[in-house]
Amino acid sequence: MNAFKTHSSHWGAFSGRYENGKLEIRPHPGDPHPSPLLGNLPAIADSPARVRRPAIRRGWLEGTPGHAAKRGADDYLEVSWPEAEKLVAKELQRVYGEYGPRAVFGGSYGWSSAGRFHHAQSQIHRFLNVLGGYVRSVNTYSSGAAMVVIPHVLGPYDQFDRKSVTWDAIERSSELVVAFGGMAIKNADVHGGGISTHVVRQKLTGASARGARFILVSPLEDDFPADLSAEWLPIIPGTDVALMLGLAHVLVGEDLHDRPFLDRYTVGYDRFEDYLLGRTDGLEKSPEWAADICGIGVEVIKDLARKMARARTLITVSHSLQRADYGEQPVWMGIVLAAMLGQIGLDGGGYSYSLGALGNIGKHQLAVPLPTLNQFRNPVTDFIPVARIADMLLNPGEEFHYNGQALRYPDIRLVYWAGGNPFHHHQDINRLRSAFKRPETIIVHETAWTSTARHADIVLPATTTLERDDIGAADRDELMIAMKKLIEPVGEARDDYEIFAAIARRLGKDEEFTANRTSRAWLAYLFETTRKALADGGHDAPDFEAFWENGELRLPLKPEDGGPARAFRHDPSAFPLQTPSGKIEIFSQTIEDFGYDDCGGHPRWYPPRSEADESRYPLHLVCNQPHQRLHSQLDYGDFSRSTKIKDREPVRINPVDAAERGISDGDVVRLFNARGSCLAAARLSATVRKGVMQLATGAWFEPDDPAAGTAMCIHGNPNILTRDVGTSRLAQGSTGQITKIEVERFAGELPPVRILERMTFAPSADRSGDRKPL
Ligand SMILES: Nc1nc2c(c(=O)[nH]1)N[C@H]1C(S)=C(S)[C@@H](COP(=O)(O)OP(=O)(O)OC[C@H]3O[C@@H](n4cnc5c(=O)[nH]c(N)nc54)[C@H](O)[C@@H]3O)O[C@H]1N2
Ligand SMILES: Nc1nc2c(c(=O)[nH]1)N[C@H]1C(S)=C(S)[C@@H](COP(=O)(O)OP(=O)(O)OC[C@H]3O[C@@H](n4cnc5c(=O)[nH]c(N)nc54)[C@H](O)[C@@H]3O)O[C@H]1N2
Ligand SMILES: [Mo]
Repeated sequence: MNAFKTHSSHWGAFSGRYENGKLEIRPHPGDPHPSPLLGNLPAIADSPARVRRPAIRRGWLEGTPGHAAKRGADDYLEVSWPEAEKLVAKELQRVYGEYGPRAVFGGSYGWSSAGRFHHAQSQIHRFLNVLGGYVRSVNTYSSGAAMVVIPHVLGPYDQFDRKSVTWDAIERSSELVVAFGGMAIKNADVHGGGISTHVVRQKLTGASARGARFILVSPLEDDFPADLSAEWLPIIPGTDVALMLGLAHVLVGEDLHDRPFLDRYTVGYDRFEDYLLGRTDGLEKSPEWAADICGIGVEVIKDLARKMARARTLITVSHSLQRADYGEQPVWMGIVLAAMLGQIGLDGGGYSYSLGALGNIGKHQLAVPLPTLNQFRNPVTDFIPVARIADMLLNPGEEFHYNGQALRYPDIRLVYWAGGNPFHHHQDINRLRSAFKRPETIIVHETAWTSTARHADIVLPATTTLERDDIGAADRDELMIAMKKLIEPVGEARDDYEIFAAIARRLGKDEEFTANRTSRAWLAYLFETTRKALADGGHDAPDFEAFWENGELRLPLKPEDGGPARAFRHDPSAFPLQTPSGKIEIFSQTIEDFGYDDCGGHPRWYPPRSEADESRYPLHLVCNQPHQRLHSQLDYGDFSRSTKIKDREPVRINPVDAAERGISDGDVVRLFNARGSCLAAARLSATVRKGVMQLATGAWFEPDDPAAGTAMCIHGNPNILTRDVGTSRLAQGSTGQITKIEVERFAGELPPVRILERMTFAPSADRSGDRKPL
């Protein structure tokens, strides 16, 4: 009998045992609410979707003229590892030699897997820096707008607001929590790097039992745990700023705003108030004005504003609100509303961005640093805001604007991706398909034949964490976990580290890349950062072998002190914010001076572009995070598959909208707009506001006709429908959360979904050996 061994994932710590060809998973015994996503893991061991051998796209290998146009619709040939290594090394040498590092895109965005050493992003960036650098990407799909606007208004992202409000404070002191975008419990299943205890449900229940009330502002009723009976305000997607302005208007009109707080801790309130009351544009942002836009009643708005002013109130704004047109505005306006209530820095009151979106936000911070792989320095200064990938590939040399800078897109010849899935995460997949036909070469390391792998020229099989040893640890999580290898590598899969080391060896750079350490030596070496800090702090500090033997290590936490917000409230001159004024910037002269017409010096209402552009498509589609997997990861897993209907991703529709279109529960439907279409299976549900549909992200994109210019996804990936435009010229964040569509019953013959099945390969016998020159 094999013993259970400790391991970890982005969705929880667990232990596993592989026996008689089956992988058994047990959640960590200390986790009060283990995630159902653990149910996706066993399929890793034997899924036909795994990449088993290195594979090369035929057109690229044969150097056929115009071959790049066949990406996504070409054959693959399997090759040996030495052959694949040689091809990659030669191609890197050619591109770096002819064009330099500015022609290599290594942004490689994506969550890959938990584990501090075998972290694909760290590995690829270290590798490309050893070769001379690469064009990088900045910010995230999660938080593209907030990461740029918050530093102007509150100070460094991840400092002020995210370090100030804890679940303990909410449980202890909050009386009213107004959650814009909700706190969907499905989202707190996950935290990047790992999460050993899922506490959000407990904490919310505790606060509720003490008498705290919750307001859920969202088009979906299940964005808050049902048993906590939050009051649901079913808002029209993309209109939260109007609602917030309406609330602010009531506060001013009824003299419920905190003038002394605004005077002492903020700058620019008067400029904002001029806008709010219509002194600058002749339009009062009254509750009547707001109600027309956001679909929430006038009396409801007035009543809520009064309640907010009377209670210890916490305002939370989810990531999702800012992953939309003008996404900077709700983040900023939420801060302004909280400042008007004057409760920032009070226990359980004020403002928190993205609380509940990830399971460790709101927990206490760790008192010791975590092991981190040195990625070296990247000498290339060119970068893109992460969601501008298709723009960059389609428009080399063209100008774009970002956070006060006018920049140019670099001319990319080679794209190298490890640990991410752009054909999952990026908007307007038909446009992305065209963009992916531009580079000369695309190299991807993948664990499975995702649609990104199917658009690459060279696909190298990577192990999953289950096939290697690593250290699991994450921000604000108390447990460091020995992630012990549970299964042998599937097929010929290799760790990303081994892949890069072998290529580096062929390029004479292996010493630099590996520092002559084996993987195991690296783990012990990286562990030392934390061990030393533990010892210095007088904590129990076992050596690596003792930690490994024990399977886990409990790390010390910092005491809760209300964070930077409390300190600022106590003494704003001793603990100023890291903004130009040292205060909360209700008006930002910096942003005003950028002169953008899509993001001015204070928050304001900009009607969503999609409303104007897409009036032909009457329904809002919410494209949110899936409850049954992490993004596209393990879409082939049992739990994810158990939620599919007729092999399609479920899409929720309000029964009234369904009836108007003759759609019944379980019908396969076609969702469409000007950009494309996809099939999905209808689920009728009154938990979705009328006029809104909901299709989670993450079903692997499968085109009906891979060679067609505009493809339909037969599986249910919403990014075939979303728009590929930045939030504004300030942040250029992703706007993938909402789009406009129409839907109809699908009457045609149902094409089978094949993307989760085994890949077929062209016979490789006819090949002549080396690649022909391009
Ligand atoms: N429409 C719309 N689109 C969205 C969003 C939305 O709300 N709406 N949300 C956005 C957000 S917030 C995010 S964060 C992104 C997520 O986008 P991604 O992070 O790109 O999505 P994942 O599915 O996590 O992709 C990770 C990939 O890494 C692979 N992988 C896992 N472990 C390893 C490893 O060890 N080595 C290698 N080489 N590969 C590995 C997995 O197989 C998987 O294909 O999606 C964004 N896209
Ligand atoms: N199970 C699971 N959990 C995850 C992830 C996952 O893939 N699976 N991904 C993780 C990642 S990378 C991230 S960044 C976070 C993302 O965190 P979020 O971006 O906050 O998560 P979403 O589920 O995309 O959106 C949350 C809810 O916002 C609501 N919403 C959408 N548009 C609007 C709007 O205009 N107004 C209002 N008021 N509400 C709106 C939707 O109903 C949606 O369910 O989640 C993390 N957690
Ligand atoms: Mo994210």
